[in-house]
Amino acid sequence: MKKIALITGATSGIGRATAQEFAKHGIHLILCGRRQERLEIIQKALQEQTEVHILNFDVSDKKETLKAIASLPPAFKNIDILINNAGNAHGLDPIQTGNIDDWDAMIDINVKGLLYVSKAVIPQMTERKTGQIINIGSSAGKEVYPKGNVYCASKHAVLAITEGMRIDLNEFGIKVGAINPGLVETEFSQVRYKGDAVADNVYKGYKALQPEDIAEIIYFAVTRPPHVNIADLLVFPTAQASSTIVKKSF
Ligand code: NDP
Ligand code: 8X3
Repeated sequence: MKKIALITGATSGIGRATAQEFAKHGIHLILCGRRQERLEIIQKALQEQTEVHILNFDVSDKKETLKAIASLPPAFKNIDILINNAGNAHGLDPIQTGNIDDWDAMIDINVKGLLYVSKAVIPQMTERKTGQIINIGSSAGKEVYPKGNVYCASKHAVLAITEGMRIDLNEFGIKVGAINPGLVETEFSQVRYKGDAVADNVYKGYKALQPEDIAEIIYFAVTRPPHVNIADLLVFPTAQASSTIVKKSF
């Protein structure tokens, strides 16, 4: 029987590329995001390769999240793979001038949203004593950089939650791990800089990771034999040595 994967943040970047990679291999998909039109376009494209169900909800809305996942039809209820990917940075400001709404968004989406989705998905995994959860952390979850303050905190929290999940779900045979990318060329910087032109320069002068690079690694992680769990993986583009050291050609 084909596995079923639920991917949050499937309308763009790493989540969309993961959906495309999984579809190539016939994994059945539950694709989540807030942009309905994009969800429909992706569903249409991928349903030639696999079964696709779409769910439109904001992960930071507890009620909406629990309701959406509870609404899954029987054929999609037994989720084998959860990819907690939805998230973004909002702003890049020193702590003393940071925007409180940005802080709320990052904590509510990157941390609480990941928890709400997990809360909705985990019970059927513990009941069936099987499953795999991959949380998309970040190099920012391992290293704090200037002006990264709250985004870095949110990704440090993702790593702590990943460890906690792995410990608590160990007795159920559920695999839990984090994949932590460095710079990936997605809509991430458009969101962080709120459409400001500065976002266009973030990936210039070097070859950043592409969303497909991370998607292939995620597929690798979900196709290991039952006794192998990729617990924590840090992935940089070759040009990047740390959060602040990137070799640019200009
Ligand atoms: P994108 O901006 O391209 O994608 C973000 C995705 O998250 C979108 O599909 C968006 O969907 C979804 N999303 C955002 N907010 C919400 C919300 N409130 N409710 C539901 N869905 C939401 O960025 P990336 O693909 O780069 O980011 C994916 C993950 O990777 C994030 O967790 C990010 O922190 C992490 N990451 C990114 C790196 C990078 O350099 N790009 C590096 C390291 C980690 P929609 O707007 O339709 O809701
Ligand atoms: C995204 C990468 O370096 O902007 O997590 O924090 S970075």
